[in-house]
Amino acid sequence: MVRSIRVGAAQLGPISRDAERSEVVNRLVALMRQASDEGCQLVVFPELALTTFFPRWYLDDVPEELDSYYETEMPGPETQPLFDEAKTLGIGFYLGYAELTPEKTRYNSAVLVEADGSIVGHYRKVHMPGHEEHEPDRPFQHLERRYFKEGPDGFDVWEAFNGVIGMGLCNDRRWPETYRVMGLQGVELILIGYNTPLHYAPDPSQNPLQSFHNQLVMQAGAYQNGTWVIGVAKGGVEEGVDSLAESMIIAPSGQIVAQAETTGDELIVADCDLDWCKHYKETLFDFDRYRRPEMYKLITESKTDQ
Ligand code: CDT
Repeated sequence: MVRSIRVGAAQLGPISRDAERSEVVNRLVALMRQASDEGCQLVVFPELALTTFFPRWYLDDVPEELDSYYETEMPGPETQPLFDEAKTLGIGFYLGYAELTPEKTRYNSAVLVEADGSIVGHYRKVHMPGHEEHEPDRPFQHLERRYFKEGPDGFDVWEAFNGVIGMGLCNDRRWPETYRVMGLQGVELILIGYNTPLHYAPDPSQNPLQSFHNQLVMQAGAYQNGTWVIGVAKGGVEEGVDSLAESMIIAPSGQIVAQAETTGDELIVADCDLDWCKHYKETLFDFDRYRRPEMYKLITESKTDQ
């Protein structure tokens, strides 16, 4: 039996600061219906897909606005229509969102939802970029380290959609450990939503390289672990800040098989043959045969040796 899954990467264009949740959920539902019409079994949405990218603002003087960007339940009353639609259509999805737990801990999270509308996987972002304190000299803030706790659970994989599925969020995609930890668990399809401003204040010389770096890290991660990678952006100019679009679907060979052409709401689709992973997992990247973990101890023993 061929284990092929048709996946839709549902890129989003900007979400304004004053957008109602219902408005955004309607956009997600429209993309989900399109994915279903195109025969997808799984649709992948971006990181923080329900709101504007609020870490760009220092919001200490408006705590009620900050709280308004988090979900206290998943699904909750406003996101239930997305789960209902998925169940009706018989399509699964990945959704990035801001999570506020009953203990008042804040995480940058994603869920993986099966075609029957049940949550099969929950991921909390491990690599938290940006800064903790207000830096007024920047043209905009990147306060993820203020607004989210680093995820404590690491990188799990889940048996779903007839394969082995893993999740990451945005900055995770830049780190080889993200892919490798899932690769060691046999991952076949890694889903990663992202919000990547084109301007990087600590070193603007990287600005023109955003597209290159996006491809570089996801293509390398796919190839070196023999896995599909689905990278999905919230792109375009949102509240004056331009973010990378270029959502893409990458095969275990490292080749890009589909890529978004716009910076707005756009669905790209690919048939992901999960057995293609074996070509790499059983040859060049046969981990059992060729890996030398005793040579890599520094990686887990320390952050750096300097
Ligand atoms: N959302 C997210 O993780 N964005 C970061 C921006 C760079 S760090 C300020 C990223 O890695 O794309």
